Formats: sequence, structure tokens, C-alpha cells
Amino acid sequence: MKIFATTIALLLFYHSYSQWCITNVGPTTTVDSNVQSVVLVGSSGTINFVGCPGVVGVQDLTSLSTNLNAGSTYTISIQFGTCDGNYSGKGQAWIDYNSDGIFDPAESLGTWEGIPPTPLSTFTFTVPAGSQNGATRMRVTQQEGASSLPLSPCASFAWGSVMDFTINISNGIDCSGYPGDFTNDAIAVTSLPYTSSGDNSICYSNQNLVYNSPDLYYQLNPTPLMQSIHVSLCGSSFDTFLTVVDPQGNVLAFNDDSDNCGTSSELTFDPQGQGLVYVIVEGWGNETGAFDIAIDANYLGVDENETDNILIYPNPANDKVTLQGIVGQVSFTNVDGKVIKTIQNYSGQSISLVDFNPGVYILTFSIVGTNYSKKLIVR
Ligand SMILES: [Ca+2]
Ligand SMILES: [Ca+2]
Ligand SMILES: [Ca+2]
Repeated sequence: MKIFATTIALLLFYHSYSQWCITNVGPTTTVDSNVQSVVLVGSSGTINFVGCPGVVGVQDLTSLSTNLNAGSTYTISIQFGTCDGNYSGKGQAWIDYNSDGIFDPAESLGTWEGIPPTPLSTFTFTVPAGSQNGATRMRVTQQEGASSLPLSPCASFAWGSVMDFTINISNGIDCSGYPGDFTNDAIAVTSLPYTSSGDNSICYSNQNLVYNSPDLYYQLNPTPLMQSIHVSLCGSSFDTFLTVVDPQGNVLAFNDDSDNCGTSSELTFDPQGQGLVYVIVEGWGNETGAFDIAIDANYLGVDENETDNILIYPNPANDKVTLQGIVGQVSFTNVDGKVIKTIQNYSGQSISLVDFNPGVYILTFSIVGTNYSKKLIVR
């Protein structure tokens, strides 16, 4: 029931539903105002489209494409006009340069307003040097009766056009070095505690549809000894949103704003019984930027309170560790529950850790007949 309830809660604050907003967008009728032509000569290839008759919704012209180079300047010629009667309207075009599925205001090529017939509109634009290589979309829209500019690329209205074309960008950013775009490419968290940093403002797309903001996917496999897992984005540069899901998409936990660190997100979830889980980092709304992520776990049977006179140093440890206040049998267990090392008669000597992989280990020992566990981190 908990999973069901949180899934419903998430559905309630979905804002829009797809990359490039292609559903419930555009004109609801085919008559009157319409884009009559679009010409864009690229570095190679040309888009040369003649409009009319009108099309309801987003007119999918993504089979038409041209190639643009990041850093170069081009001119697009658009005839805002009509397929029938002439009425006042406004027009605009965008290219999704960072390929995040959002036509951002900063990605506008130019605007038009008037009552057709008006002269051909020519927008000269420079493809930003930081654009993402590969295929992305250009949208050209004309909206009859629109009250103000800029237009929304995702608006639904009665008369006009919304046309999508394909733009292939070269000489920009190669995103092959930016893993984590989706589950098939998730960043593997192989040991806890884990700290890293990321940035969703380039090379990531909107896959987790809670918000339009592009997301980064991390994956981890909780082990049976993990009692709870804590994920923190505290210290991030923008308003973050955090979700944990299982491979079926069931939401295990989510958080918008932490009690501890403002608009950054933070959560704790119960990994018991879970296999693979995905931790998804995105922004609130369209927000993007740099973030810090920290993931740590609490372990079953680790009592940190009742053994104050026990000292494990250094902790985290590198190649050796010393246990103060412990004599007798000591065992080291990894987070999979496997005993890695047992010392029968420990008496304060330095213990070599050269055979230990980096990670979390549980030390178990007994004092006057009571068993205790303590956590040791090997770096
Ligand atoms: Ca964009
Ligand atoms: Ca998202
Ligand atoms: Ca937030």
C-alpha cells in the first residue's frame, strides 16, 4: 500500500508528459492561420517545406532534416501566413540545442507578429558551441490570436501551426562520456558510502516524468545486511528532486526539499527485499545544474551506542586497522554477509587489510558473553 500511495502522489504532480511536448499541443482545427513555408540551408542538406493544408496537433516533419555545426551561423526563412482567411497572430521557432526534450526560451531562433500577408521572416542564429552532437528537434509555430510573445512551444490553441523538423548537430559536445541518461545506461554504485557529482544541464534527457527537468540514473544492489539507505543531494546548485524506483517503476521513496538543506533533496528508504534499485536525480520544474550526491547505508545488527569504550582506528582504513578494547575472537563480514576474515585470539595488534576490497565491513566480537557489531570502512 505504501508503494501504491506514493505512486499516486507522484502522478498528481506530473506537469507534462513527454519530451518535446508532442501530445495535446498545437492547433485543434486545420483552417485559417498556418505556416506556409520553412527553408533552412544547413552545412549539408536543406529543409525546404511548403505548408498547407493545415494539420491538427503537432505536424511531424521529422523526416525532413539538415545538418548544422555548433558555433556556426545560419538563417532560417519562414513564411508565417494562412491556408484560408487572414487573421492576426504570432510566430516563433526553436531548436532544442542541448537535446533535453525542452524548447527552452534561450533556444528561440526568433519571433514574428502580424496579420498575413506579411513579408518572409528571416531569423539569423548561431548554434551555441555547447550544443549536443546528434539529432534533435526544431519547432516552428504560428498561433492565431496569441496575446503576447514569446509563445509557449507547448500551447494548445484553435488555429495555426506547430511543425517539428530534425536538426543534426556536429562539432558540439560528444555525450558518450556522460553516462546515466536512463536505466540502460545507469551509473553503477558499486560500494557504499558513495559520493560523486553530476550535472544534468547537458547530455541528459527527461526520462523520469515527474518534472520536465532532465534526469540522471544511478543503480545499486542493496545487500541483505543493509537496513536503510540514505541518499542526499545537499549542497547542490539548483532546486533538485530525488526519486528511488525498482525496475518495474514502483516508487520506493521521493523527496523535493530536504528539512536539512533547503531546496536540495534527501531521503531514506528501506532496501529490505529489494534487488536492483534506481536513484533518479532531476530538477524541480525545468531546473538544471550541478549537484553532489552522497549515498550511505545503515547495517543490520550494528550497534553504535553500547560500545563506547571500543576504538577502531583508523576508520575508514586503508591497509591496516587496530582495535582497542577488544580481545578474543573477531570476525570481518562483508555487506553480502560473507565472512572475509576471522582472528581467533585478538589482543590489540595491527590487522592487515591488504586482501580487503574497498567497501563496508561489519566487525563482530563479544565482550563478557555479549555479541557486538561495528562498522569498518575500507578505502
Ligand atoms: Ca533544450
Ligand atoms: Ca525529469
Ligand atoms: Ca527541491
